[in-house]
Amino acid sequence: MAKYLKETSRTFSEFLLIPGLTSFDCVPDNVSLKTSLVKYRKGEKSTIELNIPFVSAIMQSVSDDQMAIALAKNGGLSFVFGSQTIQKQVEMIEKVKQHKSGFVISTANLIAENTLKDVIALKAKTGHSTIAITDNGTANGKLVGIVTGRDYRIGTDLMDKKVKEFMTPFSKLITAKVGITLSEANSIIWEHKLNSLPVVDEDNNFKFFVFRKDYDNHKDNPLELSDETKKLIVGAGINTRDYKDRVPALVNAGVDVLCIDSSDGYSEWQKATLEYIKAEYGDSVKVGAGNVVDKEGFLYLVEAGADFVKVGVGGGSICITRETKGIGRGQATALIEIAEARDQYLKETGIYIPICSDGGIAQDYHMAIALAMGADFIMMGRYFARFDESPTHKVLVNGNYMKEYWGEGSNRARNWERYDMGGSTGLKFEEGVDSYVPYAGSLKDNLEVTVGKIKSTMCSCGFTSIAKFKEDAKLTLVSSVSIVEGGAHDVLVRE
Ligand code: RVP
Repeated sequence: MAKYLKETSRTFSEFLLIPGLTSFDCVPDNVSLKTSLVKYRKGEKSTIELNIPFVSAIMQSVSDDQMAIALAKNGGLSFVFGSQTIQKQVEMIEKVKQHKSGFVISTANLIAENTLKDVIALKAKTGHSTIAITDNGTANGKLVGIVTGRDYRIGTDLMDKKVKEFMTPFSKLITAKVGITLSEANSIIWEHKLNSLPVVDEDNNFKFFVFRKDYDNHKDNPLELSDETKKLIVGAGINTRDYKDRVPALVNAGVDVLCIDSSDGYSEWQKATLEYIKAEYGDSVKVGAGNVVDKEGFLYLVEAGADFVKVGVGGGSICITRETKGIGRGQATALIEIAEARDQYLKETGIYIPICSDGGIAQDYHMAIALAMGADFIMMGRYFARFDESPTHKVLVNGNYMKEYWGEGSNRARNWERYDMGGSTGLKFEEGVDSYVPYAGSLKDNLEVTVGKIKSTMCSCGFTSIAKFKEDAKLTLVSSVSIVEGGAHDVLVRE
């Protein structure tokens, strides 16, 4: 006979935190959101720690190099999506690792033979008004000039006017050579009243722009997540099919951590992938696995060598796995069971395995609940998809700005490897939808508010660290009636 679990599957919205004693020193400024990313022995420290407990989802519509740079600058980490060719994923990882704060690899480049029409189109597409003009139209060709919004007049200049007729040519540009420090570059910018400073190598091949505004931003990123050589930390998603080619390529590119991306991680495919990586690289390559929703799945992946385990099946905002396949578990219930198994494993072995709650965060307070329930960090797709830095288009839908957001199990992503059960290649049916999410502005501005809310919740509960929060938080189940009581009720809310 089939086994029936006694417990009902529950979600975050069905729980609330009970406030604890808030001491005088329990103020948001004293709260640290530092957390472990990969396994460690009791008494030691995780070799990678996040400064905020957030990672962005392994999805085409969420985590590319731009998102990875923005999130690492703010203390979190992106897992660059794996549903692309190995070469393209490697290029993204390289861009993050080569990113020097304040030194920007240009994504808006043209050749001198292009026209004003091309400039306008590129500006609309990339949002950048400073365009590098190189001999081959790429970000590393020989620099021949730059174009900014001050070089042309819309309505007066003809659209077929050649770039070479109105760009500032190389001979008139103030440039710097590779090797210059950010503060030296900034001094030149100030001295010459520039908005941007192109940096070139010995042969005048274009390398970077330094923008006046970026220097100021850099000073505002005290939580930046970087390695010992000051390069930003970045992760990458892998699959259980081409790992023997993909993993070495990513490792060569300097990736800091990998994660096997699958909707159902309790499989021999994941075990084989983990064993391959550990046999090839030992402990020098860190790799997470998942997703699982119970103790058995968790222990299976841990025994196979996972450095962290991702929890959650079917809870993602764009995910219809539960509807199509009838598998999954309420995110809160899954997390509670696996957190308990993780703590038990620590007691028995002295090894701490961080767990990641993946999917289903609909409100900022859900993040605090997930942390209180034992998550070491949280993976989010919808949350990050809304920001300027996500890779998708911003579109106007019924008068509101939205960003595109699609699941890896949708026809649009065609990520069949994530849903692979062996057998033939190709997506057999959809497990995800193609959708829009409300555009929300910049990652930095939004994260500031979210982090502020979580710190404030932790203070209300009497905690200044995630470790203590998940050890001693007090939670309660709520009835559907008390959920109604939690919102504005019995009043007519004014617009
Ligand atoms: P959310 O943050 O609720 O948008 O969920 C994101 C998570 O949803 C991802 O990290 C992943 O685990 C899952 N996902 C991604 N694509 C799909 C799908 O197409 N079903 N699900």
